[in-house]
Amino acid sequence: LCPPGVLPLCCRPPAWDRATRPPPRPLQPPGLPLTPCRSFSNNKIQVELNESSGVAMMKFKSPPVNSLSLEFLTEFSISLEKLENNRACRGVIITSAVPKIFSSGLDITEMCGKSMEHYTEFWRAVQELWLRLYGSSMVTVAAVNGSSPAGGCLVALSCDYRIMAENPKFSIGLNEAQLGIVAPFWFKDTFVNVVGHRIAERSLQLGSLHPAPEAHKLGLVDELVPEEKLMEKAAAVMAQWLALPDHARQLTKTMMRKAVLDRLVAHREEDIKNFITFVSKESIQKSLRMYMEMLKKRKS
Ligand code: CO8
Repeated sequence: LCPPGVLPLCCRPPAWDRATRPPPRPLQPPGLPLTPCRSFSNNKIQVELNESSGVAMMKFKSPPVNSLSLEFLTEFSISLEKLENNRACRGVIITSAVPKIFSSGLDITEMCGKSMEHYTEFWRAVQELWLRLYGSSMVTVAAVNGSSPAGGCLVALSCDYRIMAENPKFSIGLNEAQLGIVAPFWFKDTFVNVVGHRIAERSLQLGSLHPAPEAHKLGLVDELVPEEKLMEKAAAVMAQWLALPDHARQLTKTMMRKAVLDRLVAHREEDIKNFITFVSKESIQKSLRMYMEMLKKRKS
């Protein structure tokens, strides 16, 4: 059984097996009045769907750092499900409304000093979000307009295409090792599928956070653009991807991602148990507390 607020994966067809969508519609012709956007918002995320172009804009708006708390993860999954179930939506651009930060990754306070029940619920929500995003039949483009460590990087890696603001102060990577924790196998699989085994192996062991230009060189992000051009570029990339028939693209995506998705589905409960065992260790709790203190000290 899934906890309240978390979408039960077993009760619906997996997103990557969904029926094909209607054929692509042309983008809004110039000169015509813009079709009004359908928008829905929750505490953490704002979504606007342009039904004419079939493109949704999803903005994280959970200051100060868009950390992926249980509430955030649940709202993220629900927003994706709403879009996935809306036949007018064919693609989603994911970005942040918080200046300089895409997402600071999993909310560390959710992993510190909490009950087993809480860890179970939290980790199931992390898994659920990844299964939905990585398995989405929509075109997903990450417009990375700020720093994006760990879980924030996973969100970007799970999209079909990543465009990052050309700012060397913004970094991205799976830095779990720096916190004294280990990235789960499906974080690793997603990373390997983007950058290849060797780069992933070195970057994961060192817990590297790569400044934007280095991330581009490694293939962690597909393109760098000046910050002010980011959304324009994301829209252009989306239009390029949507120019193809949905069914061929979706089946190809399934072919490329299914094995990795199936691996977590098959080992979901075991993965939750591993997380709880790992995060409950006093040594891990100590590492996480020290890391949070370090963040606070760095600030003062
Ligand atoms: N979780 C909770 N709180 C956070 C997080 C976070 N991930 N990141 C930052 N905060 C808090 C800070 O403590 C600070 O709190 P306060 O205002 O109370 O002092 C506040 O957010 C603002 O942070 P900063 O002052 O540091 O903001 P900056 O704009 O200077 O920097 C950064 C933003 C770059 C995002 C910086 O905060 C940072 O580096 N954060 C840590 C990011 C990180 O390492 N995340 C990893 C999380 S772990 C994860 O995602 C995967 C775990 C996999 C689990 C493995 C199994 C055990």
